[in-house]
Amino acid sequence: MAQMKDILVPDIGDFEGVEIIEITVSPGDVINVEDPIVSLESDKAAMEIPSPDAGTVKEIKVSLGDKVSQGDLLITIEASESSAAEAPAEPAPAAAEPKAETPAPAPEPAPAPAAPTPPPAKRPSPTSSMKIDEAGFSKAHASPSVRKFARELGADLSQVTGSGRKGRIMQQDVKDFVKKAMTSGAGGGLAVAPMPEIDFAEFGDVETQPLTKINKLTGQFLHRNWVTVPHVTQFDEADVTDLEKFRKELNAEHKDSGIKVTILAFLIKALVSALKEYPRFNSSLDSTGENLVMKQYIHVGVAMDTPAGLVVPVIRDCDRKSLIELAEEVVATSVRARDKKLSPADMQGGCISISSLGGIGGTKFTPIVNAPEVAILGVSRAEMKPVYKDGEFVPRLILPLSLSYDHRVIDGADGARFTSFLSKVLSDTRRLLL
Ligand code: CAO
Repeated sequence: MAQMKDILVPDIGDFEGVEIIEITVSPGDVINVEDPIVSLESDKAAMEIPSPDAGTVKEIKVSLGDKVSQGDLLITIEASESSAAEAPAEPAPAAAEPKAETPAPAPEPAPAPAAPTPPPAKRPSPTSSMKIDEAGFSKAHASPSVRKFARELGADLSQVTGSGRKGRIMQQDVKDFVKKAMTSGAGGGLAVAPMPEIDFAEFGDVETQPLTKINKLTGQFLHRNWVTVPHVTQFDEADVTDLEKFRKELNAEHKDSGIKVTILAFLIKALVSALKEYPRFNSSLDSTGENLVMKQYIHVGVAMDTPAGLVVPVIRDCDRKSLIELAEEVVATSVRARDKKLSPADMQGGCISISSLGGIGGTKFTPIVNAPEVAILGVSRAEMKPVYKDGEFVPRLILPLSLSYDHRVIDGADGARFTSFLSKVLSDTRRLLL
């Protein structure tokens, strides 16, 4: 015969007056042994109270926000005959929702309250590139602790299939979902095979050299930017014959002062004009990825090759500096870079970067965007080339440009417009005055 049973708060350790933050059953629900009935949260721990009996819920004796302690009445049920009435229920720690067949361990202090938690600041996670459907997430049938766990892993609960009662999503379901996303590459997860450990000495003599601190830091940033920014590289050329003539004249004029103007100062000037013409290139995505932060200043990062590795110091307020001032600052900054005198602040706040390999060689390359900037201009070695002009081939000095940009922010058409503009400005330096 059916028997009415009171379900009380079991032994929850040293916790007293713990708040009810979720009631997961309603009158009429048929529940099994170990099905969660309420979630409690103290300032130290979050836990779910599972039912010690199977049966039909008759009455809910508590409300959200009530504070309860061991022995307080939670619900009454009409126990089913097969109910394992003798099995005493203990609360399950929220961070590890047990399956029905697993006895629940006593609560452990959790490192942080389980709920309610605002979406945490974006941080890398296995599914960090997965877009969360916020409406679906909030409607998902899951406890606060499971929601928090899903948030931490960047898992979209609206896509997770629940294996609990009435499709309730359990922590294991979230784990399984994330595992699947990582191995299938779904949701932007990167399913890459681990690099095998190889003993290179098996194939010949080797010497191990530790990476410098700069190598390691730069490597981390480049790797992050390479995998998180969808890159496109637009190639173009600029006829810098006249610019080069002008540059030599300038250098001759400034011979006594020791100032040397390289093509880099002209490139910075050209970028200033291009950023004013195409302000979207002078923006960054904000941390939500839903807004563009448009910058009203023009600071340009310049990649510099130093014995300790690559650094990208920032030349500030380039729109307020003359060509000569920019040339002087680039030289002074590169000396500081080589002497390891740059501070972290010197490398922050850039709007766009230039990577100039023209002094070394090469025809084209694909630079990696220095995120959160959205574009980087790569410059290769200028070469004399025959150009068909007014019915004949004439020798002109041609500068190769390689502009990489973040395709989430910049469309292909704008990429081509930007390099065409740069090409025009560099081919006719008078335009730098406009
Ligand atoms: N085409 C032809 N010649 C070029 C040129 C180009 N695009 N760019 C520079 N040159 C010439 C210069 O005019 C100079 O010649 P002269 O001595 O005859 O006048 C010579 O090459 C050396 O220039 P430089 O490289 O020392 O000076 P710069 O102002 O052009 O560049 C700096 C300064 C700091 C950017 C550079 O020294 C440097 O470090 N470059 C490497 C950047 C890098 O590592 N990028 C890769 C980053 S990963 O994407």
